[in-house]
Amino acid sequence: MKIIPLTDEVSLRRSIDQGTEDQVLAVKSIISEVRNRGDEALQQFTEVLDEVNLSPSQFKVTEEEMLNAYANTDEETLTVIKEAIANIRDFHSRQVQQSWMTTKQDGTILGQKVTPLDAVGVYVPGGRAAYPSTIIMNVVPAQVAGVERIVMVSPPQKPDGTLNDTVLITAAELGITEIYKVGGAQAVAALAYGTDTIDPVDKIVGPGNIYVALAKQQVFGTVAIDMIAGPSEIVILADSSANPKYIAADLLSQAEHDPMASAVLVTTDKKVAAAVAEEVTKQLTNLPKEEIAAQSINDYGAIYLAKDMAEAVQAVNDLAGEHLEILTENPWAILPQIRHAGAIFLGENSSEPVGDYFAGPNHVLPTNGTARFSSPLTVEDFTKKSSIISYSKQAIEDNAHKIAAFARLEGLEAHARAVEKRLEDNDNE
Ligand code: HSO
Ligand code: ZN
Repeated sequence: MKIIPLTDEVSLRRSIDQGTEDQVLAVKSIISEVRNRGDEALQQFTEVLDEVNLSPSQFKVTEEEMLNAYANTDEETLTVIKEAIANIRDFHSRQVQQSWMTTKQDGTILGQKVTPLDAVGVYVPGGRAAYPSTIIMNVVPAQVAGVERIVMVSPPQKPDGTLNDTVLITAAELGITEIYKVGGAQAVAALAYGTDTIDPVDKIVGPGNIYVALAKQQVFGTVAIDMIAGPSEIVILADSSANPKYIAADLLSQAEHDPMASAVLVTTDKKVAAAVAEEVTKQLTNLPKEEIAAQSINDYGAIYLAKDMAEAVQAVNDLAGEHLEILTENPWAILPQIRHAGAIFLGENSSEPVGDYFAGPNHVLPTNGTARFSSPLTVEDFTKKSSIISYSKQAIEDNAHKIAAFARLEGLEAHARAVEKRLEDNDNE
């Protein structure tokens, strides 16, 4: 791993591929085909792109397929999934926001009413990226918010058109029964516009490949979408007290996600820097995903050497990483200085996978520096608010002239007269 002394010239940002013009156009045409021809287009794209032949009546996962998935799953796996769901549900239940009202002296009532979205679609990628943990992270906050209809879509596997067993049992454990074997941009289009077999939703969440990401971008406005997730990132902040073996292991835990994942150490200690570089090389050998992890470490990994903790913290904030581990003598003393990070892990027992799977907080986090202005996925992302306004007689009498004056300032006479009408009625009493 490269060891790079921090100077003003060191650039900590990187730019991520947003899709080519051809990909944007391909997605545009898939969406308009699905919009115009519905199920027929879905079937066609599934045949051409997923190489699976399914008629629209076969899109929906059946009870029999569910039972099969359970038959193929051992008790231990089920127990772990159940416990993870319980932890994640417990954490998210603390995020619930209440509607509120306030009454003023003159009898005016103002407030904010929180309502769950009616219907949400969760995209679950196919192949190796079909992570059960990600299904839990997307579904639980929607359920805690009170979303009534939660639909899952996922590309069917070749050749028989089934879905992965763990995907199915995770969905079942969460109580999701409306699951469709469609994927890619076509699935996103179906969720946004609806077809005969798939009713439209109000929001689409979940990760996917570049086509899925572009499709989500293109249907945004018709429906809401979550953030577009980039490759996973970890930033570790360490001083001389940190254990290089732990640091190397945690860097590799993110590097194995993707050749484009970024694993970065920022340290004030030369010895730690050298020891981590050595450990990473050592621990890389015989990792099943050695090739992916090695490429990520080579292309996007770095060890930045800071002259003191203040410079190190500055670099950490500039990186605005998806995950930040603070492995210092007293991590809680550093925490107040951290301004930008998706999830912050304190102390040497809080290895990042603890948060990926089990602790409770969401693992859908802002990537690519967007932690500067955005947050982890939360219950709030599955609700919306309506403002409540109820003016009393006294309030309208006291304020109608001011409101009318404001309206005339904008040249909107009907607005002015609407409030003044209330005064006329009062005169007649
Ligand atoms: N670290 C990934 C989430 C994940 N890890 C899923 C394992 N499975 C992005 O936060
Ligand atoms: Zn992970």
